[in-house]
Amino acid sequence: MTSTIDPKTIGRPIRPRRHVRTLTGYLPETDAAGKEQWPRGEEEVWRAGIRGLDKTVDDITKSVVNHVQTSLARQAYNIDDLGAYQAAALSVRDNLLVNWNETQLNYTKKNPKRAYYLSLEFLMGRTLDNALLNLGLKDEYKDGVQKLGFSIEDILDKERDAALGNGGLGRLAACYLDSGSSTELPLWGYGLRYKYGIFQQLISPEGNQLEAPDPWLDNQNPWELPRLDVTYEIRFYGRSERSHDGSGRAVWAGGQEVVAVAYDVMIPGYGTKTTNNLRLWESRSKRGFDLNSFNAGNYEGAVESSNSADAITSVLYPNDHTSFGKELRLKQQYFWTAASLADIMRRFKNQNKPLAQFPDFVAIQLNDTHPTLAIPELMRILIDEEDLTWDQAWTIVTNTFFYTNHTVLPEALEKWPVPLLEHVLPRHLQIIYDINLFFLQAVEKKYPGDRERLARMSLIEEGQPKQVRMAHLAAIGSRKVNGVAELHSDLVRTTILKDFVEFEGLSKYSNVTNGITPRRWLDQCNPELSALITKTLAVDKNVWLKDLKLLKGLIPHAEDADFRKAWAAIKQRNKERLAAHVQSTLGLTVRTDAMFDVQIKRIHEYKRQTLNILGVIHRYLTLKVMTPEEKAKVNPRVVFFAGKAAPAYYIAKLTIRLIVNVAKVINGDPDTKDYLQLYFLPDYSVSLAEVLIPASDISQHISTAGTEASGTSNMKFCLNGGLLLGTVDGANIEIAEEVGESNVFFFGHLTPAVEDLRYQHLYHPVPIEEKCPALANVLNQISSGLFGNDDIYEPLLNTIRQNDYYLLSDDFDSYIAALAMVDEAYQDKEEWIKKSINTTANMGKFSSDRAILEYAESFWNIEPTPFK
Ligand code: 26V
Repeated sequence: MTSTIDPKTIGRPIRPRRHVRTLTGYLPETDAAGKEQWPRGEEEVWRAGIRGLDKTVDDITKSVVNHVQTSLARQAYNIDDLGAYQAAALSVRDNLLVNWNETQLNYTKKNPKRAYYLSLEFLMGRTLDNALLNLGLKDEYKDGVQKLGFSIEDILDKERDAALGNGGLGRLAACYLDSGSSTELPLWGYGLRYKYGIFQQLISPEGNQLEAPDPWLDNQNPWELPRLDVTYEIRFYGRSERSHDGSGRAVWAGGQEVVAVAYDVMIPGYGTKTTNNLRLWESRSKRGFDLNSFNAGNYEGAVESSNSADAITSVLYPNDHTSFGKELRLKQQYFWTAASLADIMRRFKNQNKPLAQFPDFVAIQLNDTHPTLAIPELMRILIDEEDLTWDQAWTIVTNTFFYTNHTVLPEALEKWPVPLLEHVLPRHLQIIYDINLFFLQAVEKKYPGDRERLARMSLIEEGQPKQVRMAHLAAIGSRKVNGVAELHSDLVRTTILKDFVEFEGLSKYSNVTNGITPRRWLDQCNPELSALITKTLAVDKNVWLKDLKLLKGLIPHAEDADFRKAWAAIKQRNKERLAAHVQSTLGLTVRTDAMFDVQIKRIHEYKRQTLNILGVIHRYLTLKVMTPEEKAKVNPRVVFFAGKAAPAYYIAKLTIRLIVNVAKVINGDPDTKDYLQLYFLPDYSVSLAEVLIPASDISQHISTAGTEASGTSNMKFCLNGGLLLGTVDGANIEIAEEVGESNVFFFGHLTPAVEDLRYQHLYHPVPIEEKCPALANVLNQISSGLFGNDDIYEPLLNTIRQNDYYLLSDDFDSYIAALAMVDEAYQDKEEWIKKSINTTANMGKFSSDRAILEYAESFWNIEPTPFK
């Protein structure tokens, strides 16, 4: 749309040029020798200008009241819990800002190499409690709000989760930010500020999942700082014309331009002042920023076009593990990588260093393939805008990026149709073709005439349409590639990127086992256990929470009966807390004198919630035929499920429906309800996980071997003294190595067997009645209408009866046997508690501090950059 307004039109709004000055006396000046000279020679004078932290209860009440009256414009007699939460949050934000400002100033002064974590998802959950913990002001705020007549628990409960992620990949990003700040690394996150996070899950009376939008920003978000001064223009569509001067440069013009606006989220470190930044981009129409371009007489058209610009950051895509090729998703990916790179480039250029030094100051971690367009985008900037040669640019690129793979499932490997890329990002497609050409020339040189290898390794997959393989692009454009647990990294090296390892050498392809932050996943979610650990280890909690291997000091205490009693009592109170939560949110009464058995994660066939529910049905059928004497020996069990299904994933939704309907029958059956209860808790979230995990005796991580890259909730349960029932997959293996196999319940076929079994299913199928009668019986009971009288579940049951890709029929018997072993072990309460203590004690390896330091040292080459 071209402007029809004459630039000289009178009254045309003009965006004022910003005239930036330094507050007199408030910043250092650089002298002729390039040294910083502080005004009046005193850095302290500058610091005196900075507001200090609110430290006393009095400071805190004053600041909260001040926010009630000013920021919220409310009266002291007119405050509810939500208002009190908002005022307290704004007050805490002021305190975070003190450290955040100092952190950024420290980086500006010292100019260390920085790392940037590019992730389309940051599943942060709630912030207030974590911010208080990290600031060391938990008690002060508790007392402060109490003085004002409020309870801190009620206030904390008013916060909505920031749910800008689907599951493990997004939560991992959040744990890594926490650890980056806690270990004082110069690490920033870059993501998108979705208006709607992951959908809210509702369950209909029939057991169907319904999705409702998550308008998490409706009651303003106190944790973000809008930075309307940090904006970049991002282009889509248009034409790319190559110059014919042999330079390889091109001009990309026309199409749509939208504006990226920065919102900053402060990330405080635990026990340190370092407060890093998470920068989230929001898309806006260029019109709001460039009022010249309003069309005279077409006000409505202009407003309409502004809607399509907003759409880019409007919603988080709720799929994981299925590639779907939607144009808007591609636009999200480019919008975000282009804005982030422009911002990183601007910061680098402020230093006036030659571009060849870019990788000495910048490391960029690609969280899965989602940000892979950053690779051609940096090539474009360096070649088209900075006039570098192809080789100079490629050297910079391949020393800047690092790629983490989070799945080997074929359907989850991202591919973009060539025609779509050509339409949306014509210049980038040219660059991708050039990268491919040079790359395949090098492959051909090493393996002359090996056409099949070239086809396998090409960035372009042949077909209708051709597709760009993003994992190949991410791999060849990066300095290092890693998987997220030992087994998974091995699979990356031997399956999806095998040819690349052969071509480039093994040393580029490595592993960093995932981790979790013990601040949120032990201290915050399980304060009683944390307090007991602190007392027992006799070290300050801020020592062991930052050096998690110190938990090993608990091992001898497993032999102490009083300690075991205290340990068990905490587990019991956590079960009661969960039961109270279920009572107050769902109105259901959960018995707390039973074993709590939990499986919480995205609903997916490969994660095999189906195996679990079939196991529950098997248990139910067994109970039904038991005599009262037999039943008297049974340990009661309460089984919890929670998790969302992708809205278009039919089989996953059917699984939810089956669980809900089995629950109705089991919980209502007087023969069995004293021995078995089953709950599907709707709308799984970080906050719900914080209540469920500390209450679990046993948790299930039962993916088909070789399919779950790592898993991170397995780590959370074990850190909280829950035992693990699982397959030999992902990080389960490393957990067992740490805590000892005798403390883990393993079952099922191993990864190397999977391929053969699948082959047998296809070419030598054995009827399920013959292969696994127990399973056949369960399936038949469902078919016969035990949980509803129609054939609604047939498509789900057929996935097992027909080709059973996830091997339920191969693992069912050993799964049932493992469940029986769990029952048996639970009979001996003292032994069980010992296992629980020893499990927690040996989980030190899985701190995300360890993981982030591995990235920092072996990949990014960045260092802790503390300040006083
Ligand atoms: C993939 C895709 C494919 C295209 C469509 C949209 C979409 C969205 C998300 C993903 C990511 C799937 C990969 C993932 O979430 N992997 C999980 O990463 C966790 C952290 O490393 C790990 O613990 C889990 O085992 C792994 O499944």
